[in-house]
Amino acid sequence: MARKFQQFGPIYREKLGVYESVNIISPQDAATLFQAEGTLPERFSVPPWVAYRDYRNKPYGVLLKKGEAWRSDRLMLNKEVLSPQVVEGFVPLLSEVGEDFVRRARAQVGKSGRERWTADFTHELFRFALESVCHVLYGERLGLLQDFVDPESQRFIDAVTLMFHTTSPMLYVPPALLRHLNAKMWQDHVQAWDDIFSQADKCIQNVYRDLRLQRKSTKEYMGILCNLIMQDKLPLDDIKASVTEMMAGGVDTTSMTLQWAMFELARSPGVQEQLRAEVLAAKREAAGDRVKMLKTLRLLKAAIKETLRLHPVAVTLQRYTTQEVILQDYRIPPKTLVQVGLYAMGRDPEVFPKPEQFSPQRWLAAGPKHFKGLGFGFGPRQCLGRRIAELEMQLFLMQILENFKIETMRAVEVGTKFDLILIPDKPIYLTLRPL
Ligand code: HEM
Ligand code: 2DC
Repeated sequence: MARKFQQFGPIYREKLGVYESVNIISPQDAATLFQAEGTLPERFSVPPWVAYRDYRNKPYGVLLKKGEAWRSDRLMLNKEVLSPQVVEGFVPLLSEVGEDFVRRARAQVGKSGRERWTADFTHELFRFALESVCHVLYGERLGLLQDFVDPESQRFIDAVTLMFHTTSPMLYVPPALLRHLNAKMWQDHVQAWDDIFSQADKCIQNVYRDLRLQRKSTKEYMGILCNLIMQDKLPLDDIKASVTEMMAGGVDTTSMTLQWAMFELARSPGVQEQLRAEVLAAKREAAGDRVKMLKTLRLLKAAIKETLRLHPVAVTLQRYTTQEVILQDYRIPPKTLVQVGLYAMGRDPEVFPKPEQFSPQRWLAAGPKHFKGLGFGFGPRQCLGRRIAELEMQLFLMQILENFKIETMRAVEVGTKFDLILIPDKPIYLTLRPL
């Protein structure tokens, strides 16, 4: 897309398979698009995901619902997942998981006998991410940061990766056709979703049973699922569908972003030291109170934005226009699929001077940031897991920076690959060295 924007300018039309879209790159055009989106925004709905649910007769969650059905579910979910009051309650749950990661990392350092831990952290971070999202969803620990990992949970992680991986080749071929041919790709995709749904269902049933048997203590925070069930405002099937989506959506997204963040910090030791100084000062100031600390960590938050600028999870954001929209000198008719080239925008020198430089500071400097930080999307249809993801990543990086120096072999250049979400095109080796 970056190449096509260079060739054709900031607005171009393309047809991939049966889908036509208008692609845009400038923050101004993104602003115009999102400001016209109305109360029921719709994005491109990934055909194999829809096809699976129709094939197995599974209900849609917020990810795939449309119109008023989407809106009513989404508004209920927002209260338990996104609202500032509840989000603060996630801090102890997510810190606990972060502490376990640090403990595990120290144990690995000990085992190595070399005062450091060097590895490709992909799988460690997948487990960290699933443990984190499940702790807030279910109020329970899975134990994924211990030496013995439940094979069922590992199967869930592998299923999510396989689900993404088998989606991208099917994006532009009608899934009905693949289903008809019973292609291997479709079979693997079905198997992956089957594993995702059955594992999520087990977790949900556990919580439901504990709730019925009054085994849940009402003193502590009981988790998003429990609160949704007790509110009793959404049918259980709808709750289940969206909780399943959140459990699956919480694995590869935050873990890959954290991996990129650590990679960038390892390559910019100066920035890493600045962040560490900020974290340690905040820790002294707040006497270790994580909620207080989070309120002051401006550079750390900017570092996460900067990571998502260079390494967004979603290659584009998409919306169907509902009314005519004028972008520069183009008239876009209603019902047009418009894609904001998020990856291309993040690397456009007209939008971000010296785009190749990892510089969290750019988010704190004066100047317009209007519609530039779009890693989680925008508006009422933005990422439902945004606050969970942000907190989880802030707390993780905070705890890592307090305990370890992050290092990497400088020479290795790592590119980006499209695997439905964007991921590194080769393994990233990182070293954690106790301070
Ligand atoms: C939607 C990014 C983590 C669940 C989205 C969208 C983006 C995104 C770009 C589309 C938004 C739009 O169209 O405006 C990310 C990034 C993450 C992340 C960058 C982490 C670094 C998570 C997590 C969860 C999650 C942890 C689950 C707790 C969802 C769901 C939707 C969504 C359910 C669909 C919402 C709807 O259609 O109403 N995410 N996400 N995401 N995300 Fe995330
Ligand atoms: C993929 O052309 C490329 O957050 C397509 O947590 C356009 C497109 C549409 C929707 C995007 C998708 C892309 C990438 C993955 C996203 C998805 C919306 C939500 C999803 C960005 C850019 C994701 C990863 C969710 C996934 C939840 C799921 C596992 C239940």
